[in-house]
Amino acid sequence: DALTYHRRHAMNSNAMNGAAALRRACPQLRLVTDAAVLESHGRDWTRFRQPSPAAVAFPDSVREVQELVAAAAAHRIPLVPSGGRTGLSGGAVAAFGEVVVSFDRMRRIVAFNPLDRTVTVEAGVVTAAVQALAREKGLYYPVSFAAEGSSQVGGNVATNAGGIRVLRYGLTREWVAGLKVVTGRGELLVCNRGLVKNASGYDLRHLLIGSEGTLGLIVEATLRLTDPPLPSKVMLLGIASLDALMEVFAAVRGDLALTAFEFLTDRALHHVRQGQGLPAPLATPCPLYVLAEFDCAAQSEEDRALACFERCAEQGWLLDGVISQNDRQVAELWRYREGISESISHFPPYKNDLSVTVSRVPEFLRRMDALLQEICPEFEVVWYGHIGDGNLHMNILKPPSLELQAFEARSHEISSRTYALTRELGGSISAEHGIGLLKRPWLDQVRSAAEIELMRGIKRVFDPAGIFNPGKLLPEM
Ligand code: 2HG
Ligand code: ZN
Repeated sequence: DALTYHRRHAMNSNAMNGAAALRRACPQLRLVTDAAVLESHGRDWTRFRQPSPAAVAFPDSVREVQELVAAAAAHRIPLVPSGGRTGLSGGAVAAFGEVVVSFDRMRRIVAFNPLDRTVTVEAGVVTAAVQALAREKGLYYPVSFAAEGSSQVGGNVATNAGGIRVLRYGLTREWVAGLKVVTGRGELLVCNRGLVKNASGYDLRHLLIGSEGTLGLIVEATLRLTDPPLPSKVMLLGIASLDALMEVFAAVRGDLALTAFEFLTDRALHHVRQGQGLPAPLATPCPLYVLAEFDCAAQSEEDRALACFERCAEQGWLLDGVISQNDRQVAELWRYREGISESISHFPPYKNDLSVTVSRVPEFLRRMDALLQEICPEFEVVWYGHIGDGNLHMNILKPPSLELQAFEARSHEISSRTYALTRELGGSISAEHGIGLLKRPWLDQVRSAAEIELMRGIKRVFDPAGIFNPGKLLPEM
């Protein structure tokens, strides 16, 4: 509408002057305006908005971030914090002339403490580098997901990244022992200092985790590490029906020490096989598949898994299955799950990242299926996800003949109905990808007016000039 347009326009020209002001205020700061960098760093993995940042800043130190934020606050320059840009909700998209703050040059490992079992890293360190460092030290960083080779620690913290082993290890939140954050006044906030126990009032660290870049810029994180995992095996199971899926989950969880329990539909399998050139994993085609990973250090544990498998097959829940025989097969089987997102990215899909309590998954999926049949029977819908956490990724594929804009308009209509159902079942419209730009109009579906008002109040305290990721997460007033 006109008001939004004017506001954006005002912000735009402000940002243009702002980039020049930033250059004057922070002469040492690397500030890039090359078209290719604006394009690459102005977006994440979403494809529904064109990037158009005014500039991309590459600070090299905490001090530079502080100076940059202080100047941005003084000149009201909107900033979009940017990590590995693998986000799926548009949280790192700069579509309105903002200045992107990239942490690509802040990749130092600051400290490793074997006794505390913590590693302190700058925000731009890539997730896989933390995992590798932990392994080198005989320890383990358990947050793991397909984008771990590009995603950065700052972004993981800002979105409270989840992934495939949340079932065993929890979300990023569980692993953050300390944070350094630059607030909207350019002050450096040091949260929790790596402590295990700290009962000294509000734990601001937890407000920053999952704040999607709207409260402050995360510049450093102290992450907890843990014991290396036991040897594991992976089973890929062909499941007869939705009800059988939950029966199998209950049986497997009772008998085995699960680290992951993921599901995919036959459509998801079709796409990942095509995209990755993979053979059929099982002889029998099945409507649903499960990938279950479990601790398996001894033959007795494998025997228990096979016995559980037999029992589920006798009940008619399982139609077929395979179990990994070595680490190479573990990696191969994981490709059927981890490769799905990439294999459908070119459509592009309209993503929904939903959650309900595990016990409500069958009802939710059944009702969603009926809803989609009613409102968009012509669209292909691909379901997969972390079903052991009640987290379902619903990807609606754009038909090649439909324009992106028309597809987005349809997707909005689908989202509204989907979120109403999610709300009815007490679920969430974002389980792990965040609200960002794309889900922002629907936040009020799952958070009350009182909650949103409190969030706005918190935002004002942290970011009085309103410069951090404007237009994300919180709905327009
Ligand atoms: C996954 O679990 C990621 O693979 C991406 O969260 C999900 O692409 C998606 O919808
Ligand atoms: Zn996921």
